[in-house]
Amino acid sequence: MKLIFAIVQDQDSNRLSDALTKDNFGATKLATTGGFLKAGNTTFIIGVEDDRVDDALDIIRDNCKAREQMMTPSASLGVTVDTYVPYPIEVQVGGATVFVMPVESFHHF
Ligand code: 2BA
Repeated sequence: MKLIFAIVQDQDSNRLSDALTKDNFGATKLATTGGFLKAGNTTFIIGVEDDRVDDALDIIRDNCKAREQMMTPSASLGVTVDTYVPYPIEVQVGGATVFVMPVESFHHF
């Protein structure tokens, strides 16, 4: 068994949730915050049998898309306050950041 952690954009989370449920994947959604943009995103925890991992990854890939997002770098990102001019920059976010981890044991009481 594997545990998939998938960090996705909030805009994709309902569609992904529906698609996972439709294909009988159990999933839990957590409201999370990206460390760089400090904006909300959604983390899915999905427990899957080994032979269904690729199916789950396909569903994540098909339902999450990359988007450009504007952010204004803060003075803490390597510039001094004296020279700091807050020009917005464009950052590409997602589709999805996915970790697949082995599960030692699984209990469902
Ligand atoms: P954030 O940390 O808010 O990052 C949003 C996007 O900003 C990233 O998109 C990336 O394109 C950019 N970015 C992140 N750190 C950067 C840096 N130091 N310099 C320049 N640009 C940077 P994604 O790579 O698609 O990541 C989307 C979200 O996935 C991240 O939101 C974070 O919540 C999560 N994530 C990404 N890599 C991770 C990792 N190695 N471990 C845990 N979570 C991760």
